[in-house]
Amino acid sequence: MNEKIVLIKPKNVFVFSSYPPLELLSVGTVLDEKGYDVRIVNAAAEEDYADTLSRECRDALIVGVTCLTSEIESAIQITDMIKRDFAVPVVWGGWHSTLFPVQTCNDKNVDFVIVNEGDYSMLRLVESLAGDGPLSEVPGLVYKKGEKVFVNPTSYVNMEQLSLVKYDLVDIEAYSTRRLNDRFSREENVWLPYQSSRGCPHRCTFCVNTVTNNSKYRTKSPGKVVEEVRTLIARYGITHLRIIDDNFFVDRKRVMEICDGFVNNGFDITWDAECRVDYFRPGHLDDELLDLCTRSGLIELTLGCESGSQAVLDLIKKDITVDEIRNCVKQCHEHNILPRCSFVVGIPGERREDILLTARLVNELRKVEPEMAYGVGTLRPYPGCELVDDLVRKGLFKEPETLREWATKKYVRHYTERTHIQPWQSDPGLANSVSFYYSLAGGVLLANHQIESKLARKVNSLFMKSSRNRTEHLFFGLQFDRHLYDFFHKRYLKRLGAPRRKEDGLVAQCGCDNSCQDGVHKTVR
Ligand code: B12
Ligand code: SF4
Repeated sequence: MNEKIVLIKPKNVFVFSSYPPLELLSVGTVLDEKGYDVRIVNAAAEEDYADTLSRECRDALIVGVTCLTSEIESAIQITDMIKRDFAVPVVWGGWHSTLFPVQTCNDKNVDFVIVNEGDYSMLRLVESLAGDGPLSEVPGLVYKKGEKVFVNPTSYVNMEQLSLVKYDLVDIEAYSTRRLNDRFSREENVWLPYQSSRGCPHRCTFCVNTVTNNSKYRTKSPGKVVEEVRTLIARYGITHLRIIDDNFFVDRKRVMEICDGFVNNGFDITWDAECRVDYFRPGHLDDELLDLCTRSGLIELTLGCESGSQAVLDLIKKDITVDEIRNCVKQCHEHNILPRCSFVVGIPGERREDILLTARLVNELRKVEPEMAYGVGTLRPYPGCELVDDLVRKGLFKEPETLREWATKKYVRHYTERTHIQPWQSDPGLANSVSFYYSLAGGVLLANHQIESKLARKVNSLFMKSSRNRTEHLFFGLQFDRHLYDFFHKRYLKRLGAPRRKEDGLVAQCGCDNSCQDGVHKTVR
């Protein structure tokens, strides 16, 4: 058949992406299996992506664009370019268009939107356009007929039926050998992101999962996970597995069986995942399971701690306690698991004292685990979530009315600037300083192991040390070092384009793509 389908990952505002585009690889795998010629263009990793796009889109059957809210400017530019030069249908998918399907589809250059999971829906759309079945039967499809926009109901993919992602639909080695800002990448490692489950049953008011039909937890069986990981080791030579699940540890029995499988099959890998701090309790992530996890290779956990203030934790319905955060970091320390703790300040309703409680908690935790990685971000308002809808109701945040308004400077800044002053912050100056100095001290902005040049490593260490001192004493006056650091940091970020340019003195870019302050996920952004 060999009909060509082009899938595009837009550029990130700051730097090039260090992750392979897993969302496009997932959609592409199903199409590839059906015999389509799938081309993935990652504008976030290719400097000359415009030429590649022109070449690939010329004779494409359909073009798919993925889009996070932070990628919107580039996604629109790319879509406009394609529509200007070629008469090809364009479909948008991914988190942003899932949050705003009708608004996105109303754009003059977007023909279709696929809401939620696109693995099979994209295939069904392509088949429908070829005359096989009506558009109204494509799950999650949003389409226009004249002035009207129609939204089809979505359905969940059966994860057990999904094939292992074909990572080599892109030049996977260019990604898998890059170093991220993580413990595992302090040594030479070959890593891949891997998804074993989707969705999360919790109710945090800042999390997009609570609004995108993603609260239902869906999994691959332990047997399937173990077999897929065996293939990743054999086919791609991975030494580290990055589990990117929304919530890997929901089901204790499932985690046990997966870890047992890794141990019994003698897999020689390390792995990391995200975890809730309240799972560290008897009968869930207890000593028995933690032992098994570490025997099977667990070395690092990303933890959404969010705040040192119980009042704020309650406000955002995180359903955890400050003591649970303390217990979790202690347990990680005892089991030799590196905690990557993610905090946030600048939450509506948070008081100055709450910000200071967060700062003090970080100071306390890093005494328990001196190697702990941590970042403090300021809240980024992702509309659709309860917390942000409340800001909208109070007139403190205005949602854009069109897709294109999202790409205006005002909104782009909301989602890309490290420390953004917002009208709902009780003490913007303190929130801003805490966010900056803690993220620098916590090593999530730029870690030494990412820097090749000895001199630059020394300079980075000095900045980290001085931030550590500042944060220890909660002293945020005379911020001259901040300007110097910004200059130093930018100098590196500018050079992060091409993969592994050793002559630039940096082995790879940070895992958080630098557009986040916390550098870790499932935190308030
Ligand atoms: C790994 C990850 C990262 C990686 C790389 C992400 C990437 N590929 O760009 C890193 C660490 C770099 C990262 C960074 C950021 N991330 Co992130 N990340 C994730 C995470 C944990 C997994 C993404 C993934 O690979 N999923 C697996 C794939 C298979 O699922 P999927 O992406 O949902 O794709 C499916 C559907 O959405 C759909 N689909 C997607 N694209 C398309 C395209 C077409 C054409 C079609 C038809 C369908 C379709 O089909 C796919 C298969 O079913 C998600 C949370 C999550 N569990 O998804 C957050 C998540 C995507 N990140 C998020 C955010 C906010 C960020 C940052 C902005 C953080 C920050 N504050 O700086 C940055 C921005 C990065 C950027 N590129 O601009 C949010 C996005 C919210 C939003 N409204 O956009 C998420 C959802 C986390 C959350 N719950 O808040 N991230
Ligand atoms: S923040 Fe984490 S625990 Fe809360 S709903 Fe989102 S994924 Fe689940």
